Amino acid sequence: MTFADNDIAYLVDVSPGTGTLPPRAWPPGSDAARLSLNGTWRFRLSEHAALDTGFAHEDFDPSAWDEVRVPGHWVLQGRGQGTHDGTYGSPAYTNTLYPFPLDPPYVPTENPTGDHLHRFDLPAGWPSDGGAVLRFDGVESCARVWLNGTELGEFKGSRLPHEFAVGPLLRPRGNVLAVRVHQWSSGSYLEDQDQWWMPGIFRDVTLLHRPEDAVRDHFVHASYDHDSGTGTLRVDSEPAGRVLIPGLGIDIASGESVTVAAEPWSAEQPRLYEGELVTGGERVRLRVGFRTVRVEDGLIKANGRPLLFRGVNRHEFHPETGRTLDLATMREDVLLMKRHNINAVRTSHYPPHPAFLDLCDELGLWVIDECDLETHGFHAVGWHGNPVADPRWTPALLDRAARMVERDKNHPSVVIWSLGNECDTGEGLTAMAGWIRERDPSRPIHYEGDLSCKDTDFYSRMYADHAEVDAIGRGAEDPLPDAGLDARRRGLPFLQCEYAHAMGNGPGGLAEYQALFERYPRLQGGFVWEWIDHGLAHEEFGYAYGGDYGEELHDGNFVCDGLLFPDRTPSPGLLDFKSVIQPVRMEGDGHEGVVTIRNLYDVVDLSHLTFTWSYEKDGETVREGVLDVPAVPAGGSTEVKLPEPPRRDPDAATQWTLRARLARDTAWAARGHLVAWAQLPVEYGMGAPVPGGSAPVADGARITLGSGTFDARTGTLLAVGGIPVRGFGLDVWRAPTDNDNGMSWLTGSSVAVKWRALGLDRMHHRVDAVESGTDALTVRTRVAPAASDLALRVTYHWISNGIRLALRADVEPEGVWKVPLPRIGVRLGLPAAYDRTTWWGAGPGESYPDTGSAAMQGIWSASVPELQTPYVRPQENGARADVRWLELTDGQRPLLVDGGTFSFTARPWSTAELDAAAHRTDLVAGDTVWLHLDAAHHGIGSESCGPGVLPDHRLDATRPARLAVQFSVRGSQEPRRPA
Ligand code: IPT
Repeated sequence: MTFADNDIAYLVDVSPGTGTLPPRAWPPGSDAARLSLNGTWRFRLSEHAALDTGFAHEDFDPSAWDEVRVPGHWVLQGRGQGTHDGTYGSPAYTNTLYPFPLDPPYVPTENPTGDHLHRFDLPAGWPSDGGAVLRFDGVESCARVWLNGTELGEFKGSRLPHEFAVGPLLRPRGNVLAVRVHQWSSGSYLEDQDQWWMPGIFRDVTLLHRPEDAVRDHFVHASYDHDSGTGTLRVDSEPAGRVLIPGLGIDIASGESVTVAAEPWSAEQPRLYEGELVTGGERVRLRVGFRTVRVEDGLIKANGRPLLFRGVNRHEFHPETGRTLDLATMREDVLLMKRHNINAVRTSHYPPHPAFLDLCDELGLWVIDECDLETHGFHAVGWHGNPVADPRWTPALLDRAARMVERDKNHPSVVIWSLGNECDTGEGLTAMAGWIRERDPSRPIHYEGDLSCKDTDFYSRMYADHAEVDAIGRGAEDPLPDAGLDARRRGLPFLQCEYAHAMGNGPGGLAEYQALFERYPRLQGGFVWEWIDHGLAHEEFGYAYGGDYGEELHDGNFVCDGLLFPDRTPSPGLLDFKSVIQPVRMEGDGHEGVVTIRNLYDVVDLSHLTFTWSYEKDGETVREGVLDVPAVPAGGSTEVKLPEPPRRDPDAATQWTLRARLARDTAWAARGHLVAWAQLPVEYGMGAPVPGGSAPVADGARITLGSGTFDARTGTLLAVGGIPVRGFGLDVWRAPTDNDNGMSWLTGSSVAVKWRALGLDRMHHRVDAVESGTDALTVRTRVAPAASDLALRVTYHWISNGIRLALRADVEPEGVWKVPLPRIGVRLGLPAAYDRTTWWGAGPGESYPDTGSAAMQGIWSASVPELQTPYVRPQENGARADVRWLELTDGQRPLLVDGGTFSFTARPWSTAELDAAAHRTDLVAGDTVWLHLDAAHHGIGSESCGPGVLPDHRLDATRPARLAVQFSVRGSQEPRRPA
């Protein structure tokens, strides 16, 4: 068999397919009968595509075949208990590389092909009149379809709907649907998105009754005039029918326009009017949201108001079922977004399951609907042969554009069409944009990959650093070579369609981006990359990423770069993002007790929120109450006076905590849900007094200084208050984060590559002196990597009063340090029983210099396991910052650490073990709790794909550093703070 053989020529034909119906709108409901064909189907997997078609004959007996679930990806199923067991091959992850040779439109002979068979009866009462349509909502990547032995056609366009007319072929009982699905086809060249390659019928299959005079297609035009407060509705329909919106008293013919007083739709107030389109044969549900989106005066506005997108990029993903999502999961995504102050989503990089957009209409999110198109891997060959630049592919591109626009055109939430992602430039894109503008002039067009922006209404960039975004905000970006295009682009609104790469620990630098977005009107926000980690549930690894299935080419854990962990637990990055984008900002001076409250919503006033204050002393709330805040309009602000504080106490640390919560239940969160907060410090308070008085006592191999025991030869701390300590000493190493590793897989360089080359993970500690004074022990050391003359001179000064043991560690750099340090602090190993912590500081989650916007000053408790942030690929995590005191306990003899302000991490494994681990399951708790007390950390940044750590957050190694802490062990009955 060759491709020339008719039988598989369709595979590599660049045309979108044959036999399907023209695309049409997908309504949120209809009274026409429907039958879901989802369920268990017979299945046979072959290694190549050139197969006989005998299985499609009605009398074929598939009883020897296996079974798979539809919808589903066969690579995630198996003969076992429904999880991936390799029975049907494996998923494969590449970011941009095509996993097959680039020779468009040809595909490999090894082309996993899944034959699917499903027998079904029509349900009792299935109408005998009219026709029927067989609908596929998503099949990857190419399907050929037969019903009752008759071939219907074949199609490509994996995340797009395809329908066939099947009426005459149906019979009441014993229908046989045969679907041959090929993993690779010419369509694969257009679907090189950064995700797992996972073939299968992964979205619903449905049989739809189409009565005589059923709605063939309909287009809801519902605009809003913010000057008059009216909505104008026209529903075009084929065939014609009546449009009924009872709530607005609308009863008009299709094609007719009506203007009525109505409430507008927005993501903040997603007002939908329920109605129906009634034709001779069908009643189709309408959910009308009146809104007008326009790019004018260089801004994208909805209903006359400029928007600020607080967005995320969402791939469809579930750790067990891949891109097959049930309704509950889709709803959970929208609820999680709403609850984290997110107001926009880019459907990267393909139209989502249609039900997701219904949820966006209902719960309120601005949507950039993106076409199923990416040809990124042609980058590897200098874009030679790029389909979007080759007119032979234009019909396929236009087909994709049409399938997206026609399906999704009636969603008020969809405010922008996006042509696709990372295809470089080409005439195919221009053709798509032209077709879309013609068909739907009501929505602006986005595409990032063409810097000239000639086909688009936005200047869009991805991963532009803060300085570039700032320049764009000022209108001072570098010019385009073409003066005309440059002038045009300068007049366009700006979006960061991807930024703040949420891979592993991070992203850092979010707050700085948000400050820019809020400063310059032209910057209309951005979309974090990305919503969820695509880690696949894996028995051995916990969650699998690229390479875990033995792929020939893969991009490792670059597929785990989301704000949610694979199981949809919010990561610290999502909590930070929620704080950074909070739509209400409360700033002021705690001393003066005045706070400015700014309404950063685009539409609503503040009357839906209840504000409270609390006054805290040394971390404990001493008084709280309700703050009266007027209904400040969107974009407005007000000044509010805080109550008189109970009683000034300059020795105590005092602060205000202000909170804004939902005043009423909403569709996405209950009354009381926290939307925004701020803390305003009043007095910093006094640190713990520094003790002294005890004299060092040498006793053979040991020196005792008050409550501390030291090794007489090395000066190393061996015990404090009787609690054994191991491995004490300066530590500058951290298990590199994905952002520390940067894009070294591509560029060969990153801060972590430099750290490792220098040897910060294998420092040598030389003891130069152990000096016993009258009331102090001083240990002088030189800490340095092998083969280098760079060093850190570390002097440990110890004093004690018999109960408290105080350490001052002074670190002086030696030599010309060109790299920042990962951290500066001391490390000590405690018995594993010390596995509960309570601290006064930032919490409850982690914070690093440029992350942790979600962390509040307070008193927090967590077990050592709870302190670990379970990044899919283990890495530095879990630091708690701005700590005033920390208590670790075994339940008997708590160890208190206080003194200065420090950051701590406590882990049941060492940094070396964390560094060596590739998956969560590699980490096994040992007999030691490793406690790090740090004076400083290097920031996190987002260099895994984007800018590194901003200068303010670098841990400069050229400056001296100091850590001051005190240790004390108290009986469980004694008070925590010393008098
Ligand atoms: C960018 C892609 O658009 C996105 O799909 C994803 O791969 C992201 O990067 C990184 O996770 S493209 C990159 C070259 C900036």
